[in-house]
Amino acid sequence: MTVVKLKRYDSFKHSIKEAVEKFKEVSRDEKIRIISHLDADGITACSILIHALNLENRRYSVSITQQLNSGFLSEISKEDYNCFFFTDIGSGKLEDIKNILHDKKIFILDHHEPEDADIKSNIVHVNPHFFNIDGTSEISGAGVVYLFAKQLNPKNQDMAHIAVIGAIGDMQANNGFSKLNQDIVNDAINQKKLKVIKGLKVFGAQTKPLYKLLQYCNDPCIPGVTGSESNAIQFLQQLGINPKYGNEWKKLVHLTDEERKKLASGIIMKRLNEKNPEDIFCDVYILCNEEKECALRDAKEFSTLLNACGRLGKASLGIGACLNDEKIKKKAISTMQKYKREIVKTMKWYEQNQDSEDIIREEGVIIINAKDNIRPTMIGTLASIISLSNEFQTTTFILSMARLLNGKTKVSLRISDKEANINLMNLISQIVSKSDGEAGGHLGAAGAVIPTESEEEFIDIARKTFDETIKKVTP
Ligand SMILES: [Mn+2]
Repeated sequence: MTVVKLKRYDSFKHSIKEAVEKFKEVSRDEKIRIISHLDADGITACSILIHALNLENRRYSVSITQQLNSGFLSEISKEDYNCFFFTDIGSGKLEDIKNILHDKKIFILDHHEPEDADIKSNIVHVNPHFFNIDGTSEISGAGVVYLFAKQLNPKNQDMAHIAVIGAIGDMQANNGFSKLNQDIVNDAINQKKLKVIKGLKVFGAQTKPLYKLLQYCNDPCIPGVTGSESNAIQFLQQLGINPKYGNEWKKLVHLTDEERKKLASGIIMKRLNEKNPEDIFCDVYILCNEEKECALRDAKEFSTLLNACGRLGKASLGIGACLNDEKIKKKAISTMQKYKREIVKTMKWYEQNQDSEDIIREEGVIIINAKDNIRPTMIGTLASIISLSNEFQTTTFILSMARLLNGKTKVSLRISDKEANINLMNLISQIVSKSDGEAGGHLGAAGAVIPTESEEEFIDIARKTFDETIKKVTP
């Protein structure tokens, strides 16, 4: 068993070695075009590549995109570049890349499920799936780029912590990491950039007031505390923990060891009726060189910040933060605060328009067509937030739409029941194939871009498709 395992990791690493050799053949005069995915993993992936190219004294330019479609590929094919890098994106669009960029030198460093395609020798494609390594849990796009960069020059190990942030952004940390990611964590620890501590499974230890963090804590849920501000404050007082710290609200990082223990046992006591009352701890990844109480110190908060930058069209700030530019880091933090306000605005629009014709609510489906009322970059977040609320009795699809500027409409699809075993990516592809547009995404979160003029047709077909799907899964 172990022998087989070792073999596939070795083969994967060998494919990286080969890719690096191929890259070394690219002339130094060649300016390189980088295209990366617009999420925390994509932003960290391209930052690691940029760092590596800087070390090599190579010239490059970067684009960050939500989706690869034929239009985008045609556009970049006309630019004056011969060498393209696709990071955390590309594996799902092999056929298009092959056809549209047929006369270019292509490097794809990705971990998404590869499209079945006969690729030609001008494409160097590194992907863990080819070696039976699970790209959804074992390594992220940033991880693949990191291994490439490390092979190119061991100095790039000083970016290991950035690859860890990418993996966390793609939710690959589940009570620790599996093999390949864990190796990268070890590199980051050896570089003195990262330390791993046991901590409460909550979000915002460095930055949020403690009572707020308890109030919004839903994994783990704290019965009688989660959801209520006053209960959260009272809970702390009952434990003998002053919720305030001078004039300010106390944060989790302010607690003494003694208080930390009190809080942990207090939470467990509240959870005695839950399945695993003590399941409240997890590994917390601390970026040791970042200031205490800063949004960049906890790797999870850092990855959230990168997602925020991406969604607000400020991916370059995220890249600057990954490359450790102090000025840009500050800008990125204020961008995230703006993002939080954007979420509040989006949710407010959703609450206030429940009865409007823009929101269709039926058994098993919510369809939101926000048109120009919310940012197209926010509709995925909107659908995700709705899908996570506990309001659903039966499996429900959440489809959200908003208009882009170019006569297109962006669509996001989520599902309320993650266990329902329905492949959203397949589902949306099915809908798009009957109307118009391009689909993309994953098993549990998918999206599409469709012509705005065919919104109605799309919604009609979507309703029918959801209906049929639900009938199939519920006997
Ligand atoms: Mn990714």
